[in-house]
Amino acid sequence: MATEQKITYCRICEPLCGLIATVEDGRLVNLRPDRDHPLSQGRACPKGIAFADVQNDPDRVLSPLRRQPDGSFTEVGWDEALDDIAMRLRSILDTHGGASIGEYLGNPAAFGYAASMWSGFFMKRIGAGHMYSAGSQDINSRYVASKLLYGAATQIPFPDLPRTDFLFMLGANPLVSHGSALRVPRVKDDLAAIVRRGGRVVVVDPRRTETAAAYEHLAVRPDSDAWLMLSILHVVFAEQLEDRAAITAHTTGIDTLRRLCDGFAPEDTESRTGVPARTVRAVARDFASAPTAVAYGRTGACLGNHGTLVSFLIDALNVVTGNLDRPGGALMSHAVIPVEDMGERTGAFGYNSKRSRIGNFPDVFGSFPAALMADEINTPGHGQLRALFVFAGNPVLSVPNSVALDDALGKLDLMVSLDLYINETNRHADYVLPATTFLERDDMPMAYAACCPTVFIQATDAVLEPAGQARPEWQVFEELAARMGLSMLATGPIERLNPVLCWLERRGLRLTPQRMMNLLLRMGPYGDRFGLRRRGLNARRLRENPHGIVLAEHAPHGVLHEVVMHAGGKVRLDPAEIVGEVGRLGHATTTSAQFPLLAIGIRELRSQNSWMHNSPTLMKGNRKQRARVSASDADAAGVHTGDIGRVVSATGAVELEIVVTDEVGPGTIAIPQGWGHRGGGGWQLANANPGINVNELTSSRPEDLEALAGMSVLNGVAVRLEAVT
Ligand SMILES: Nc1nc2c(c(=O)[nH]1)N[C@H]1C(S)=C(S)[C@@H](COP(=O)(O)OP(=O)(O)OC[C@H]3O[C@@H](n4cnc5c(=O)[nH]c(N)nc54)[C@H](O)[C@@H]3O)O[C@H]1N2
Ligand SMILES: Nc1nc2c(c(=O)[nH]1)N[C@H]1C(S)=C(S)[C@@H](COP(=O)(O)OP(=O)(O)OC[C@H]3O[C@@H](n4cnc5c(=O)[nH]c(N)nc54)[C@H](O)[C@@H]3O)O[C@H]1N2
Ligand code: SF4
Ligand SMILES: [Mo]
Repeated sequence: MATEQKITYCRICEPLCGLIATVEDGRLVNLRPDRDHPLSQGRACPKGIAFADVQNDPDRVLSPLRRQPDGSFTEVGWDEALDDIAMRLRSILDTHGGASIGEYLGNPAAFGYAASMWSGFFMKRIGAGHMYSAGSQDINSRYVASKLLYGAATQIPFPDLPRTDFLFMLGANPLVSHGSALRVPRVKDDLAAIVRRGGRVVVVDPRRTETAAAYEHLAVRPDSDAWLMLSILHVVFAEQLEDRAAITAHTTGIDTLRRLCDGFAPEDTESRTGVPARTVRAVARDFASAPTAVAYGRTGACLGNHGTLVSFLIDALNVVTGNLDRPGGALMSHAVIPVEDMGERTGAFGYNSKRSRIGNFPDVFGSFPAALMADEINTPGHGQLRALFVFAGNPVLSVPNSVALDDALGKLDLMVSLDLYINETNRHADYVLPATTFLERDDMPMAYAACCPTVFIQATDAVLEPAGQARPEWQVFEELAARMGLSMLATGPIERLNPVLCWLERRGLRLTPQRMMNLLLRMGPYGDRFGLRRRGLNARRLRENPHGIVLAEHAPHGVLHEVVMHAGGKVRLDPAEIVGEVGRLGHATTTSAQFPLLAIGIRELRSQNSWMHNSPTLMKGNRKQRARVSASDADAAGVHTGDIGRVVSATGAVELEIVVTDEVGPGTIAIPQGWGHRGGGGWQLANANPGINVNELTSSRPEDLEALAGMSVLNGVAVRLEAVT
């Protein structure tokens, strides 16, 4: 038997922890943390280790599947599947145009560079009118805030955890999520170290989460962060705690921001936020007077009615207190492989360059709110969505108003999915194509890897051959293009490279995603510039350092003038969009007599959104999905711990077990997301412990989406709780 230990890294969530794979005769035996990884240093979470269950899962899709009229799937060959898909796509394209074709990119797509790029090029080439992603349920509001502040949507400042004295964290639970838009594999140690060196960690959250319980908890009412942040800024300005020098040097529009905060004295907002005015004043003073401080928000800050505004105000607090772009404050994101930079310069990562057919929403990076998909399928007319690729996604569980989407998907002329499983979404697909797992492909980090306090790079080869007939997703798009007689390269950003590419092609060098990333790596800030810079990065150096390379102990600071794309390199504090949002705050009412509670989500340590519930290791111990509610709300509804309660919203109703707890305050109900399994003949263990889908409660009506980024409102959903008799 040939046993090998292969060095790689995890691509389930953002820390990208180092892993060692034990491989025996080509089969994965187990995964363990990599002690020699410079950042994760022997840490990995239960999901990373349990990924071995996914890798070897007997329920995995291992050959192309075609759906039969009775809803079951039968295996077909790749050529047969691709020929048919290409032919049907060509016919839809000829009859209805690219405006009727689309793609939904799920969360795992963000953890590999190849497929998201290649599918993007393909969609661009056919002029696809419907691009969607998990982003509108996750982070698009953050991108739009950055576009408004910095003129660069992909610029996401992140907290300099190793050096800060005061972390003010809104809507994030890194002890469970391991950090998001922030790459710190040892986040638990980093947070502990802040307190150990005399600093503070303040967690703003409606629930006393694992992170809140470990540090200072500021309980806030769901979806009231905009009021809270405006009040903090109000105090900073009223008590003249701002850093005038920083404001003059780095910003424009301060007078407008100051005026916006005028009407939000903490005494006027405490009834909305639930945070006592004196607490708000104390936090504002302490934040502004700390040697260094940083405000940071994640999904709890992004997924309410005012997600873009909240993200904007978080950065505004950093900049007006002199904490943006300095050690211990928020650092500007800094990529080793300048993918984002290329996207900004070529306009691929734009905002509001077009509008959605339904709801008239601005695009974010060319994509529209995924909440609109059902309406786009159902509404006739030019641009009606008829053909949809779902790549690494499960929108029937992850997108609001899932019942509507579940109904609509069956009406598509063509639906193709690339996935590891038959899930709740692709059970409607005409074809489910077997994708490779992250262990079956080479990778280099992109996306949020740029939000790392240490400048670091690691690349990995594939650790395993693709199981069964699985194929790297990018090749599927290339095969389809070839069958449709289209050149992938005659599109978008790479068009400009075309003469070079043609030259390469004439010499027998096909452009592959890997070659493209290597080009970018070598051209990037740490690259070898094709030999011009000695000891610069290239593919060989990465291969010689399989645990990764620390390029600088700290990400750079003092770079605002380089990275801000507004005139003069100055941060804009007065965008009209933000002024408009603050104006709308006055009209917001969320609860009513009919729906007196606000529902929020819970992310669980042993789940990854919807897709790891088939792992026996993670499902051990009789796991159950339970809603958390306060004693007073439980009493009012007549339910007790262990009862099944019914949660009703304007969109739908679900029934699940209730836990009465002081983890949440009166008025809040917290429900884990990612459940509600009934994935056809697919993931059997998941289907056997299905839980309910919380997105049956959330709304997809255009008027209920967040205005600036088209975000789904997944936190702060008005509901009531009833006893089930
Ligand atoms: N109510 C509510 N809804 C939410 C959220 C919430 O907080 N509350 N959170 C939102 C967030 S932050 C996110 S990111 C979304 C996630 O939403 P989605 O991305 O739509 O859903 P996932 O559950 O991540 O499903 C990922 C799918 O990709 C497949 N997969 C895994 N790895 C690979 C791979 O390497 N290749 C391919 N081709 N497929 C793969 C899995 O089998 C699974 O079917 O959910 C959102 N929905
Ligand atoms: N174990 C595990 N890890 C994960 C995932 C997973 O499913 N499981 N998912 C991954 C994904 S896709 C993402 S995007 C990241 C997300 O990373 P995080 O955003 O850190 O993850 P959450 O645990 O959802 O934290 C959001 C917090 O916001 C709180 N919250 C809800 N509403 C509000 C509100 O109105 N205001 C405030 N201030 N807080 C609010 C919630 O109670 C919750 O504690 O995690 C990733 N990591
Ligand atoms: S924290 Fe995320 S990246 Fe690290 S081992 Fe767990 S799942 Fe993988
Ligand atoms: Mo996410």
